Amino acid sequence: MARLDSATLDTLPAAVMRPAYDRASLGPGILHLGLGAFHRAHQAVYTENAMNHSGGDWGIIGVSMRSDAVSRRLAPQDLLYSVLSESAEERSLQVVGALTDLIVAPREAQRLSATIADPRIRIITLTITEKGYCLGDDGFSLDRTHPDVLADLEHPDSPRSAPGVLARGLALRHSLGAAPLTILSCDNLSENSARLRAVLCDLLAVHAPQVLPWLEHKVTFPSSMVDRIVPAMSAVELDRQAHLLGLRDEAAVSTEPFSQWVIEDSFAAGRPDWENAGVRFVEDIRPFESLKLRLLNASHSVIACLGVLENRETVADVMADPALAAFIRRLMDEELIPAIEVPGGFDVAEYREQLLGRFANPCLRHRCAQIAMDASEKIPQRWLATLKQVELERSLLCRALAAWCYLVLLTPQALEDPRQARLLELRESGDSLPQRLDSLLACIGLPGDSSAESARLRQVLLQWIEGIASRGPGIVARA
Ligand code: CS2
Repeated sequence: MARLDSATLDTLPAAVMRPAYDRASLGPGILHLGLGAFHRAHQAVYTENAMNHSGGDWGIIGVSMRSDAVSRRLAPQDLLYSVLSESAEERSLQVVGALTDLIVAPREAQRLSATIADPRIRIITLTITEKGYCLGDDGFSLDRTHPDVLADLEHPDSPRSAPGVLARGLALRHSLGAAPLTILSCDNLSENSARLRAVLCDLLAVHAPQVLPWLEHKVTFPSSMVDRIVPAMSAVELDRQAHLLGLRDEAAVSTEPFSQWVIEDSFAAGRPDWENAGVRFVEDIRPFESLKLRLLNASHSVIACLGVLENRETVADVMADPALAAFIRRLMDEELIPAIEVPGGFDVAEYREQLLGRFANPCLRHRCAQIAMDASEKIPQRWLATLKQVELERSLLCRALAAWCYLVLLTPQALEDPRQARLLELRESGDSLPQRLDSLLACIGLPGDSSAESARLRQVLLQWIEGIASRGPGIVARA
């Protein structure tokens, strides 16, 4: 089968949307760090649709932060790829042409800095996942114990962390004319760009303090809330998408029809016509973020834990089990929703129904193990604020936390995590279960203190962990 590229674009079935602007003359406007499936199915699609509607030089230079795997797939396709949006009710296919160049960070450090400094780049977006921000315990400063940060503090000219890469490029941009810039985080963190700004200031204060006044006045950091479920692709899905396209597409992504992007409207040097592509601009992002993180992502992480615990492969498999689906609905109704400040006029019941439907989408093969990944970074953002407001003894969220602790401490499951070495150490340690639980809770920002609350949480968690160990995983959602 022929491969998707500029020459074969015309052979696609008529129903497949494709670039409506002149790709050959498209100039770059956005640099994106983190070229994973989520970016390709979300921000790149919004930019593509904005250019389809209104034109503009907003080509995206995509940066792979670690490996060249994605660029090896895209390069032979003239950087074209397809996005399949699908549910039981609808399906659409679109070829995206917004990528204009690729950079592989570890081997093209100079070119990456030069591109950050290029005044044609007016926006830098990021999807580097929670752990990429190298945040310290307070969530708004640099983790100075992080190995990549330590390396960057010592060798700022060969940065390893994303903040280090940005700091180096920003120092160069400042020295070459200090063109205004917008830096826009698209990761699942509350006040995501504000956090990024804080770590950048910490790094720049060490090596390039002269940059800080420019950063203060000419660089904006609008925070944003992103939402679209984009599972990792498997070989089977690539084959299926090739069949639908009539062409091989090794960089294909598949996702759901739903998509949302809410951004604080503070751009230093213009932006694509994203309104016309469905982006909502707001003054204050916080209500949207907490709704999404503490309802969608919180229940997603619970589903992932239940799925791993009960051996269900995908989110849809979990939702197809009536007892597990009922548990998720109760969790939303009794604990997650009451703990959120819902924006005025927002129909939260409708949102909940929509979410339950999205999770049940049988077309998405979203593996529980994928969502369970990096839990020590995700749990603090998704669960902890709610956990402070529930009645622990009756709480379903507390059971889910116990399930995660059980998986980490008492099973041979290796859950991928930036703190994996520490988690494995806790599993292997000869300390008592209460001691190991204490250390594990400290890893997710719940260090023990002398309060009655802290003691109660530990007691309830221990009861559930011991219950799962003696009576089996079923007790979490079926008791
Ligand atoms: C998921 C998210 O993997 C995860 O942690 O919860 O990627 C989720 O699919 C998106 O945030 C949906 O917008």
